[in-house]
Amino acid sequence: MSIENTIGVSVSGRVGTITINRPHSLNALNEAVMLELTDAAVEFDGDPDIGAIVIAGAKGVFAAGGDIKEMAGRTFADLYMSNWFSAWDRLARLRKPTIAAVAGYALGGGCELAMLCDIIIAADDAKFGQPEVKLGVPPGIGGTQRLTRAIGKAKAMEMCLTGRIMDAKEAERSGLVARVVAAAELESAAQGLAQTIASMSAPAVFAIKECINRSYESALAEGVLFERRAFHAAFATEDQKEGMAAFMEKRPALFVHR
Ligand code: CO8
Repeated sequence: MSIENTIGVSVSGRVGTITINRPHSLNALNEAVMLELTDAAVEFDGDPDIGAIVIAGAKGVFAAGGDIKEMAGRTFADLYMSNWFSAWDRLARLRKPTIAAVAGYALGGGCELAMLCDIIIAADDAKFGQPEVKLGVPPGIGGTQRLTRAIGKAKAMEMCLTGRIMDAKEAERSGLVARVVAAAELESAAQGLAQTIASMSAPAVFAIKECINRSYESALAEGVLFERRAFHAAFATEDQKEGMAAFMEKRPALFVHR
C-alpha cells in the first residue's frame, strides 16, 4: 500500500488505525502522507470487518502541518494543475466514523486533518493552531471553514489571523475536542471509543454520521426531515429488530451490521 512508508496501518478487533510516521519532521504532511493515509482510510472504509477508523501520529506528535520544505518552491500552476490537497476530500467522504487521537502538535494541516475526522480526542499536552498566516498563506485544507464551525467566528478569526496556539483545555472548552485524557492514556481512550462505536449497528452508525453531517449543510427543517427518513429506513434493517428484541429480552444486542 505504501509508496514511502510514511504511515503505519494496524487492525485490532473492528478498528483500523492509521499512524503518521515521519517523526524527524514532527509528522509533517507531505504528498506521500496525503496519498498513503487517504488510500489506507478508503481501504478501511470499504472493509466490512472494520467499523471505525483511528488516525494518530507517532512519537507523541499528531502533525506539525503541511511539509513546508516540500511545498516552499512550488508555483501557483503546480498547485492549481494538480488540484493539490484535493486528495484530503476523500477523508470527508468516508462513511465510517473517524477519530483523531491528537498528542502534541496539531498545527496547520495537522489541525485541519484532525478536524476532517468526526471526533477529536486530545492528550493533555495537545496543541492546536493554524499558523499558516506566519508563512504568508491562508490555511489550505478547510481550516477557515471547519475551525469556524467548531469554535465560532471570533476565536477562529483570532487563531487564523495570529497563528495563536490553543492548548487542550481551551480546545475542549471551545468545542473543538470531545475529550481530553492524560497523554499516557490517549491510545487506549481512542481505541476504546472506536471499539465502542464499531460494536454498534453499522447501518445505524452510518445513518447517524450522515444526519449529523447534514446539519452543517441544511436548514433545520430539512435536516430534521432527513433524520426522520433515516429513522424510518432503520426499520428495514435486521439490526433494528435485533436491537429492540435484545432490549425487551434484557440481553446484549448481537448486531450483524445489516
Ligand atoms: N514542515 C516541514 N518540516 C517541519 C515542519 C513542517 N511543517 N514542522 C517541523 N518540521 C521539522 C523542522 O524543520 C525540524 O527539522 P530539522 O531538524 O531538519 O531542522 C524538525 O521538524 C523539528 O522541528 P523544530 O526543530 O522546529 O522543533 P521545535 O520543537 O523547536 O518547534 C514547532 C516545533 C513549533 C512545531 C515548529 O517546528 C514549527 O513551527 N513548525 C511549523 C508549523 C507550521 O507552520 N505548520 C503549518 C504548515 S503549512 C500547512 O499546514 C498548510 C496545509 C498543508 C497540508 C499539506 C498536505 C500534503
